Amino acid sequence: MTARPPVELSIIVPCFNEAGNIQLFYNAICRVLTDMAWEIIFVDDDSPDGTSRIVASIAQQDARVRLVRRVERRGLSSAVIEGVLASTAPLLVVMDGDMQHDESILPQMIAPLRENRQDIMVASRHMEGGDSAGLAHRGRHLLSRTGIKLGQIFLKHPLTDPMSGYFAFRRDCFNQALPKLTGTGFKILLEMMLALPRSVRMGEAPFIFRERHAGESKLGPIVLFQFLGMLVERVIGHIIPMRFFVFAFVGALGILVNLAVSEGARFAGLNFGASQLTGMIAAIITNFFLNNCLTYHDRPLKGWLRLSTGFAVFMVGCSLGAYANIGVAEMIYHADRHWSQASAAGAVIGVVWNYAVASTLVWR
Ligand SMILES: Nc1nc2c(ncn2[C@@H]2O[C@H](COP(=O)(O)OP(=O)(O)OP(=O)(O)O)[C@@H](O)[C@H]2O)c(=O)[nH]1
Ligand SMILES: [Mg+2]
Repeated sequence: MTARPPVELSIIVPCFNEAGNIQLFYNAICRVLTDMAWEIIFVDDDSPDGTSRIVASIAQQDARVRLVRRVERRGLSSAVIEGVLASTAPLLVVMDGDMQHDESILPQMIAPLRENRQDIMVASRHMEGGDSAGLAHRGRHLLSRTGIKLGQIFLKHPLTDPMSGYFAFRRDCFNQALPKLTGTGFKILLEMMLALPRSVRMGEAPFIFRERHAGESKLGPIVLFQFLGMLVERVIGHIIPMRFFVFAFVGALGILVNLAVSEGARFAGLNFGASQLTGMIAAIITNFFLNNCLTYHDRPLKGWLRLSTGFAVFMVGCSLGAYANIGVAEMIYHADRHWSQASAAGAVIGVVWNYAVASTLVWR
């Protein structure tokens, strides 16, 4: 039996709806990396456009191409982590699958790692020689600049482009950061840097961020929200999980929806009881869907059956939570405390209960 030479470099490519870019990406890597044993691991979240099918057909002809297909999952950072964990190569690169990352600088990124001069190399759009012209529109430039400023406040390392999605690293460096990675959000480089000690050896290489070849960007305002969440998690996540804060935030929005809808219903002529009920149902529905796309964005319920079962459990759970809320508040009120203290204690018990139900029974 002839063994293949061991893979020295794994290129991890998170993909969602990149069917029109996969072949081009593969051709580009074949052209540039001619002097080392490499593999590409595409991590696809079961894209509806058939990305996995295209990767699989190339993989059937070239064993250097591999596919990790995740079903019922979303998330760029977690896709990267799982791609890295699926490989054993000592050197790794993370690149987008939409052709925005210039593959011609790969040799320049890998050489310092190969020669053990650096632990991590970041491709930067914001240093001499780099450019971020390919960002889709002005809003994206603003999002990127805000993220960079915020990231730099938290970083111990002088990075010009901590929001870059194009970087190379040694596996031992990743292993060091791994226990602290949450896998949430879009910015895995920043998360890794925050988890690594100041002593990590880090270099940068400039590149020109091209325009996306085919398909659409997946970045939206939700990404900034997730990014802020990741930073907060880093600061206080070891005490209370970030997910809990998002859940409580969604709950607070629910109270506003409840008030607005019940007022509207009263105005429309419903009696007090009926308008309260309408407001409450509107709030539960809004909370359920906001939790599905924000709090549990990494494991959303999909399909009518799962959505309706999840909703039923959520509704029963929240009703019990409301019951616990009122019960605790009454108990404390009768123990001679001010009504505001009693009602705050009841609300805390209610939200903790609802969070426990949501995390264990609905979005498991
Ligand atoms: N597996 C996986 N990949 C994702 C997900 N979201 C985005 N990606 C991939 O991550 C890479 C970067 O996503 P883009 O939407 O291009 O984001 P961007 O390049 O930072 O922003 P644009 O300049 O707006 O394109 C692409 O290869 C996407 O296909 C996801 O939820 N799961
Ligand atoms: Mg892109």
